[in-house]
Amino acid sequence: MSHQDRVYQPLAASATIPMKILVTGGFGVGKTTLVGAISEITPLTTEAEMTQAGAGVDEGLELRPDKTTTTVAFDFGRISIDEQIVLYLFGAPGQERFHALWERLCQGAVGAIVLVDTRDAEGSFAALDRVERAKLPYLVAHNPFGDEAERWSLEEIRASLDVDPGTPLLRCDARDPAQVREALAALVQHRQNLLEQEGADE
Ligand SMILES: Nc1nc2c(ncn2[C@@H]2O[C@H](COP(=O)(O)OP(=O)(O)O)[C@@H](O)[C@H]2O)c(=O)[nH]1
Ligand SMILES: [Mg+2]
Repeated sequence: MSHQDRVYQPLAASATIPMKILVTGGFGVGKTTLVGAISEITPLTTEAEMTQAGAGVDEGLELRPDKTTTTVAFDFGRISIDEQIVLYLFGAPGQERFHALWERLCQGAVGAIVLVDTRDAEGSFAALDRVERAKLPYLVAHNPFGDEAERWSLEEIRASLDVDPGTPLLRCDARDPAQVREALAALVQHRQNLLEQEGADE
């Protein structure tokens, strides 16, 4: 799908249930890639050239010497997940210094995907902490770089990040639209399950 095709893709009249979803995680974990892989509209992204100013500030920079841009604000995209539900995706950096932005993006959000790169698991701690504190329904998605999927089982990742047994954890190549779609559908389902549980508890 070229960007040109996406610009004119109208929202179906049946898409009456909009949901705001955050895509978060550490630096370079694949947030911009994920939103770009699936968005029906040309994703809005606010990449800025990284300068030396980012060195020592952007955690994980050593791992990605070829990464020359970073998202300074947020990514935005849209994806219709079924006939009715349309997801508005907001890719938000997890780094502590983007706190004010994150708080604002959080408003009205109904769920989050926390992306994890196992080469830099700590890079996602801040994002995990934020979704927990915001009490957002979320799932954890391992975006495997290189052979990381062979190196780490999902159980090992769950244990090392101390992810609650009730929180879905799956693998999701951020570049693959089918996998991204599956992850988003799983998140919508997870939220639905939580709502039903709450209803049953009352
Ligand atoms: N090998 C591999 N590279 C990826 C994957 N996801 C993203 N990338 C690359 O990793 C770099 C950082 O991704 P980006 O989406 O900019 O990260 P962000 O900082 O979280 O927005 C980009 O060059 C992507 O092309 C993946 O699943 N596998
Ligand atoms: Mg980005």
